Amino acid sequence: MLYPRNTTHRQLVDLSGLWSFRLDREGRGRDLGWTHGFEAGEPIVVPASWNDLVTGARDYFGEAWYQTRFVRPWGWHDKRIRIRFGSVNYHATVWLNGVLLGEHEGGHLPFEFDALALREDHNTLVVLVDGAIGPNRVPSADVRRDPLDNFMRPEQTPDTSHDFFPYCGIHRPVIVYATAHQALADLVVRTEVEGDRGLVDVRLHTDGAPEGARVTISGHGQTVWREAAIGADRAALTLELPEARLWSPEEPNLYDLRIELTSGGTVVDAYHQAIGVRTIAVDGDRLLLNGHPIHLRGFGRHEDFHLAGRGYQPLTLVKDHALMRWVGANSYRTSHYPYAEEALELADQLGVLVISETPCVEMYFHPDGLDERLRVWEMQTQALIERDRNHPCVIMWSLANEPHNRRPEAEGHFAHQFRLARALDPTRPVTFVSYLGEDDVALDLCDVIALNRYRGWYSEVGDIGAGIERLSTELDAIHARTRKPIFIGEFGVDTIPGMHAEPPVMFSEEYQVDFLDATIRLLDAKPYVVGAHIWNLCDFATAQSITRVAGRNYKGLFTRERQPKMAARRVRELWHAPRSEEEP
Ligand code: BDP
Repeated sequence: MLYPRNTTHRQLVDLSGLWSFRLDREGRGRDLGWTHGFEAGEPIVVPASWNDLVTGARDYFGEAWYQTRFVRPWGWHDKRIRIRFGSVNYHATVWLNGVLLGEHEGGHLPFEFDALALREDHNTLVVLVDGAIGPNRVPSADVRRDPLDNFMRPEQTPDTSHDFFPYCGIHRPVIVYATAHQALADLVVRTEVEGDRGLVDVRLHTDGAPEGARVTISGHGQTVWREAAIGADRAALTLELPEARLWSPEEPNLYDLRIELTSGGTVVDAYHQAIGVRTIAVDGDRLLLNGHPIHLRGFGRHEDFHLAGRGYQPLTLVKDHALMRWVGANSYRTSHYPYAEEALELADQLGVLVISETPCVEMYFHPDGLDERLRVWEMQTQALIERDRNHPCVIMWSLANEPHNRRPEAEGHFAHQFRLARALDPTRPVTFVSYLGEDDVALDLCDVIALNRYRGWYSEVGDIGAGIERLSTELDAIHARTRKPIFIGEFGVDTIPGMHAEPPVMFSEEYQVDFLDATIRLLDAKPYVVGAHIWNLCDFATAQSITRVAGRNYKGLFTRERQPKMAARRVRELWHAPRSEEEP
């Protein structure tokens, strides 16, 4: 599904803004006819989570109704019109003027419907959002804590198995857009580099049987184009850039890819996409970008902010990138779900390397309800790759975070997901982030071994030295056996801003300084470690539990308000120091 853009042949209207909202604690909305529109709603913002906006709804994870009104823009009478949602958490049912358009399950990924029943004037769009959490949703909550699945978190409210607040609502923009009936439906761009030449392989999928495609790539003083006939709604062509300027964090060179579809000699659709020419590969225990080893420095993050909850916020997006740049990060993981498409567009422009992750957090393989969880997970993997595969910033897929991979059958389920990901995108390494390490039955399927490690926090509690020693031995052993690159997906400690202690104790700012300093130095010295991400860029909201002061995870290097903790300057020094392979 293409990201909606205004072009010479496409037009969009963003429905973000104030909508009308009603909680439906008794589930009576359908019987009361709210599918056609409802009265007496209270104002809500789209996009945003309802939990921190609506009085009394912080811990409400049930059904709620959203409504807005709009007119059909001038000139759209003979167009194909769709309504696209960037993300609704967790389940959405959508009606336009009382006509059911469709449903979608799972947050963090886009979906769209043809706007059947659209009128010229007075359109009422109604969305029923079901934010229910449960054992067979992905990610899950209220799980059965079978010892084999090794759920380790203490009791928490709400009882999610994962460690971030299960915000719900319409989380990303709702866009109404128009195209011709003959239009581009999908686009896959892959790049290769041969000497100085960049090869750009473009595959198109169309609707409505247009006849021809003209593809133009321009930028950096070059313009190349090719034409192809479209057969059976598809076309494939390769363009060559004789002296390609490659995309990298140091030089995020982008080209403009423009596609025009023709029919009967006229252009019927035009779409454009920024592309980057680059390669990414695993070679032995190294990770290579454009043939050169790269080392990932950065963060696990969350889409999380005051009041907005998990709602898309251009403000935090820009600020978080400014913080990452200031501290010297070159990468992040979209822990623990796909981030807004706007984030990836920005990362393309700024040269930030992204590991894109599915919403599959703490998957467990207890047979109860497993088929349902596997179905959703597979759908999410597919939708993620189809959404993000044209972004040069995305360098690796993460299929899951901390799955409970002790049961032997987990390996088969992971093998299936790896096959799916590699078939959809043979150009990027695939991994998942494990906490079980050597005990993980699916570890060997990964192209890059990704581990979360909290030695000196959850283990070797309060003893950084012992944690470092154990981490070192463990990593050497895993590397000796697998001979693959190792990436540390998370390491960090809860740190209450303003809490100080000498000698350092857990939760103090000094402890975070010492922990991050020692861990970064250790990992930097291991040649097979291809990167490490601090957990987390910022403090974030989570469930209430005895280990989460005021419902916050305090492992941020920055506070939730985006102010630095003491360790930020130390990390900045470490990350600005040249690594040995980077020295002239
Ligand atoms: C890891 C999880 C992450 C948590 C973190 C923590 O991947 O989601 O927030 O631990 O406990 O296990 O802080």
